[in-house]
Amino acid sequence: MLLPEGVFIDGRSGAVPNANERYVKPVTELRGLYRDAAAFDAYVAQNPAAVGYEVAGFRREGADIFFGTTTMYPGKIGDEYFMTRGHYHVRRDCGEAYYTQSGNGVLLLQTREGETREVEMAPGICAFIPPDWAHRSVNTGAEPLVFAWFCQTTAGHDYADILTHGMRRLAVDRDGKLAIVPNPGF
Ligand code: M6P
Ligand code: ZN
Repeated sequence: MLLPEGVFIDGRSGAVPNANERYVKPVTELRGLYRDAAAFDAYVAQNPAAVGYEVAGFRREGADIFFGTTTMYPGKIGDEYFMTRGHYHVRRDCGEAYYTQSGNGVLLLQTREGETREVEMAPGICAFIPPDWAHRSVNTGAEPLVFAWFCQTTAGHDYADILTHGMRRLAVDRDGKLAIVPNPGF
């Protein structure tokens, strides 16, 4: 039988001591995500061990929902801030929620039909991600961006579309300020 429990989430570091799923995403595995391939190569040559983000998940066998944190480190490649890969859910009827606990960023969203939206990520803001909206988070600040996420266990990640085409809009640094611009490569 599934039993209720309280799960501690450290909103500063994103640590979830009782997490039973974890992974670290090194920047070297994010080749192709960034527009400026030369800047990417130069970055990884200089920072071969750099980590883009880490994910910790708390999942109980047989449960309908699971949750965890993503801790995104600050950084830039070319004029693009560090970001997640971005994905749709395999199950098109499953949304998600992202509750930002520390740091600053922006959540880029889009539909298959071409709608785009951005939601600010700042401490206290819980982003509602409706079903079938692709989502990518971007750390636009100088500190780690930590957010807790809540999702159905069966939602699944579908990376293919975003991996192949990228997202319609990019979060870039323009003279030290965040700008959301159309992706020229889309
Ligand atoms: C969020 C959640 C995770 C996701 C992670 C990294 O924490 O949506 O399910 O895996 O971000 O994003 P991505 O998988 O797109 O790289
Ligand atoms: Zn998701």
